[in-house]
Amino acid sequence: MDVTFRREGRLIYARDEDIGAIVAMEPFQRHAGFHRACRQFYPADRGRQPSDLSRKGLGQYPGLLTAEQAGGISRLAGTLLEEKGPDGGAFGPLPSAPGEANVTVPPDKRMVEAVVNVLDKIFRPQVVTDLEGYLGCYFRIDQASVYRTHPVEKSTISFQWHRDIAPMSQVHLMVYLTPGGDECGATDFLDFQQTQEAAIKGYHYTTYENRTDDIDTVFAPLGKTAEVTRPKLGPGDGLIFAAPRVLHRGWLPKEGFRDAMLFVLLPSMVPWNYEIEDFGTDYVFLPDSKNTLHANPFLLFNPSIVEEKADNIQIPEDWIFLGAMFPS
Ligand SMILES: O=C(O)CCC(=O)C(=O)O
Ligand SMILES: [Fe+2]
Repeated sequence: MDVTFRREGRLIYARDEDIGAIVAMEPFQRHAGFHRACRQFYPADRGRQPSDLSRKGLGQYPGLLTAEQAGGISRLAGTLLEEKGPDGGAFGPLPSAPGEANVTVPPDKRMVEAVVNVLDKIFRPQVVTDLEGYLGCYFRIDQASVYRTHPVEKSTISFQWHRDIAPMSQVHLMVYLTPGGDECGATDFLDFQQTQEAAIKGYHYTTYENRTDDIDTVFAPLGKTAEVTRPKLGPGDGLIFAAPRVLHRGWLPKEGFRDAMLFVLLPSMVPWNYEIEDFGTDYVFLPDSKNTLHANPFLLFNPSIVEEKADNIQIPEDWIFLGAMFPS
């Protein structure tokens, strides 16, 4: 793929003539091509320190926010959900989706402001260094959301073992706003190596129906048991993980609720703050969830969806199953 770029101010754009060819590409290939392009714009002299994120696919970042800051955002989440009424998701799942544990907090102006106010705290130098070291380029915030997780009887979707069907370069930064733990909600992880072993056994980008709660059923045929990491997290503590490349799952709270803030990150040609400083933050907060894989990352801001999401995602190549960052 041959894309030429132009600079406008301090931002970099793909030429309009090239957009058609980009859109015609297979989604995983399109994002890998974009990631490669971003690497060309990253200063070669930046050291690339290995981190837990680059070694294992998961980094832990205690104290990104103070407990007070995290608690403030959690209370605001409660207020905004309560304003939707008694069935608005503050106290339990939405009646329209009683089995769905997560309720997204509306990206009301007050929430946008609260999140924007702490961006500098979250994207502190160590976080930026580790993200750039992992990607080998700058990153952008593709979207941000705050969600509340309620106890439900049966875990589904992201509460069963999965890899996100997303560009291989997609990274999730999650900040817990309430205490985490066996009783109050957690997130579990395997590392790159175990994820690859599971993939070879056929457990990789499983459909919602085929996801399991019991990862041992995947490893038993290998004569192994999975070594699960469940980070101990308090309000304000953060996790950064390679969502499409490591198996993970949420662990439901048994009572009360868990609040978390989630940033979806993608490669970028310029530092994360440029687009936000030049054009504001509105584009980061989406009313609905977005399928990043089907978007065109060569467009700035929160790139829009360019194709219908197929019911059955096609994953035609081994590098994707195995969780490599780039086509082999
Ligand atoms: O809510 C959780 O703990 C899991 C989140 C998750 O699966 C993700 O962000 O990809
Ligand atoms: Fe996930």
